[in-house]
Amino acid sequence: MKTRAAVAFAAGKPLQVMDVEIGGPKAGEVLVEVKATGLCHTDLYTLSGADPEGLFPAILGHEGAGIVREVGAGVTSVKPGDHVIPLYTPECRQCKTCLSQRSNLCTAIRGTQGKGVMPDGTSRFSCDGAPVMHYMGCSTFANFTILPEIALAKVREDAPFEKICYIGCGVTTGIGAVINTAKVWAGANVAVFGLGGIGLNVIQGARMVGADRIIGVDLNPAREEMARKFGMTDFINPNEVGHDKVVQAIVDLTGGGADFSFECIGNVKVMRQALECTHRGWGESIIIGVAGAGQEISTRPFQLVTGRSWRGTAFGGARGRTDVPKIVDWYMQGKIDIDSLITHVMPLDDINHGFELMEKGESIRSVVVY
Ligand code: NAD
Ligand code: AHE
Ligand code: ZN
Repeated sequence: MKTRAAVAFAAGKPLQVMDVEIGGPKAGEVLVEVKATGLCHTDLYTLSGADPEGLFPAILGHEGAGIVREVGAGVTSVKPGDHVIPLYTPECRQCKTCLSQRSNLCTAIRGTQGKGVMPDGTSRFSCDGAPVMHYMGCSTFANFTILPEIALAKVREDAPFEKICYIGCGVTTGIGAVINTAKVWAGANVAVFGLGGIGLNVIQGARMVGADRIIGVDLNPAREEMARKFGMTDFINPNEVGHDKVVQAIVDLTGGGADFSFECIGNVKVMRQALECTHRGWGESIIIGVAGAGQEISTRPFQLVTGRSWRGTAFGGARGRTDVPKIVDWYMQGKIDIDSLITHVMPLDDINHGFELMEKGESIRSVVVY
């Protein structure tokens, strides 16, 4: 059959919206009709050519929600009609990592995901007879996509697709980084670098767990209002205080340093500031931002000798099939705000405009509705 898709043909070039051939689900696979997808900065990163795993042509997109339309042989956990959220971090519940319960980084299909193919080593998408690659195992910039069964979270049917798609990455990443990875305690002081689609969810998570000071750092002054609405108590614009004064400003505001900091940009210089603004003896800095090929982080080892820790998180440490349905419940119960962060909704034909809005800092999250 055919699917409408936005295809990335080359790094740095706009996506082309077109019809693409899609094959049916093989054993263990599921055909999903994607109803909505968010645009995450990671899609833009891969499109830019900075992603060492970036492949072209490919169908990007990893923040979706949709309906199961067909299942392949052996699929038992979902059936046609089920509402699902695709998972770029699957949960096989059988690999060493899943069984360990120490990490969400399921290894079952990570190798083929990074090569742009399904677990059997082939692509289900093609254009004029030539294969088009999958992306992060999700490819939600297509109206129909194929996913392995272990990469689908089954969610309640009364939740709106155009909102809960954001739980497929940004919401879970930000809130999960606070709850699962950092385990921020009530009364902690928190610094958040980058107040976009991820950072604002870190702020939302920090408020949920009862953080005391929540300091936001962003170059874009327009971010302040939304961040305060989500719980930010203090705003620092490096262009105003001076880029080299940000660390000291946070140390002063917190009486010695933040208990936790989160880098939500993908800038290795900022990652250093995020580490160094944390408290001597126990401060933890969590890297969420994705930095381009060849980039490296640095600091004086003394920063670690004196008790600071540098950590990272993928998908907020969430085990997708277990945790994502619960986060959908939180949204439906009014415990978290997603609506305010979705600033733009558009049809697939306008997807390149969505990325322009992201680059100009005019959107928080754009969502494509099919
Ligand atoms: P975004 O574009 O919505 O937000 C980025 C924010 O950073 C913007 O508000 C921008 O103004 C700000 N910013 C840029 N440079 C800055 C600087 N030097 N100092 C201060 N602020 C600065 O992006 P997003 O969708 O929120 O994604 C943020 C990062 O998180 C990206 O690198 C993305 O790839 C990554 N990400 C990681 C995971 C994960 O699982 N680890 C998941 C999702 C996204
Ligand atoms: N191919 C990229 C990987 C970038 C990366 O770290 N991705 C995050 C998710 S970002 C979602 O917006 C992730 O899940 N990482 C763990 C993993 O296994 O990929 C690169 O830079 O190489
Ligand atoms: Zn993402």
